[in-house]
Amino acid sequence: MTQPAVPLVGIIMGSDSDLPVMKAAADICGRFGVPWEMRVMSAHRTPDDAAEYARTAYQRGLRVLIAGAGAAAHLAGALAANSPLPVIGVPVNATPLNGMDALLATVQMPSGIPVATVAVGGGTNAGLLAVQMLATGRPDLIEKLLAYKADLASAARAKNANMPRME
Ligand code: RP5
Repeated sequence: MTQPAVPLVGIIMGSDSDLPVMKAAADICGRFGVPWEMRVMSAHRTPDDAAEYARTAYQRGLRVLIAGAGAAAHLAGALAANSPLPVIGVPVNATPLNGMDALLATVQMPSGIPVATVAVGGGTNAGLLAVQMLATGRPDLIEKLLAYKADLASAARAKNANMPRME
């Protein structure tokens, strides 16, 4: 029987309401064959769980953490405070402030505790950034990333076919 792969990327979110954004990060990891795990953990509602997860993530084999949260989004920072792993922050639009609250809370980290913050709702880029971090020591992932970029370029060039032309 084959063993399930040890997750390399931990995808954490403050609430299950963040899932539509964070699922995009998991989809990207899966596309590149990078094993991931997903958890709901909150810097405010379950702070001890979040701190414990961050403290033990490296020993469990995880190599990158992605944290998504909305409102006063302190989850990514709380994980970064407790882990030597790189943490990617995803601000989620969850309040009448349209994600600006989560963006500022996630990106404005004090010196010494970095969080690599992507755009509001940027689950896809968070997944890609995690894969790119892992790829620094993985030539197989570099090859897949080059192919991904080539596909992006082809799709962008193909849009020219639908541009209006002067009669
Ligand atoms: C944050 O509050 C969560 O990350 C979520 O974006 C937001 C709302 O959470 P719920 O009230 O939907 O559980 O902590």
